[in-house]
Amino acid sequence: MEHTLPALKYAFDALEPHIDAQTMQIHHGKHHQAYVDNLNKALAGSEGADKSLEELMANISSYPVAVRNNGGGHYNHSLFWSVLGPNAGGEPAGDLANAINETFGSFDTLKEKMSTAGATRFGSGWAWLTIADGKLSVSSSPNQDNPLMDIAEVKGFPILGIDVWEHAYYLKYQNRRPDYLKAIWNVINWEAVAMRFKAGK
Ligand code: MN3
Repeated sequence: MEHTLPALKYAFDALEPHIDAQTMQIHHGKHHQAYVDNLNKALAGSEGADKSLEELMANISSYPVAVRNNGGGHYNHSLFWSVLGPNAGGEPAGDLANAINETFGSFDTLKEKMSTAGATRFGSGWAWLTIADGKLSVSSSPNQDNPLMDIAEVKGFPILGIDVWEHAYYLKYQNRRPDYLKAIWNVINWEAVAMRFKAGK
């Protein structure tokens, strides 16, 4: 199967002022597009070309590193765009809110743990909220790895991922990753995260 770049469901400037339009344009149109193109190249003519992205992730240790990096990049960014949105932010509700309170004590504690996971990830990577063994778990991963991968430290179904690569924030926030991690809560679409939570349960 040919992998393709999913269209954004909102305008490039829809996440302003928290994430600027130019960052979104380059991030989606250049970075994510490059992961898709390089994944297709890496898979061309191989057994992995017939696999879904999820199947590749589950068995990623048996594929070349280009599939791990670009397949992860494609999956992670597709997830990322889907859990961001305009007129978002606020707090989760319903079953997801209950699970967060049960596991972390409060929504504020979850935000703190996610922000710390992202801020302390050395170099490039992601912060994750994952359903692992039926429970919510916060972790981070290097590069374009994710919790679906068989090599992940915390394995499970990711319901929220925050990109902490410099390309995600450098134009607006420069070296201030913690400021980006503070602002991003204003554009998290908790309804989308709750749908993933339901799907992953
Ligand atoms: Mn990115």
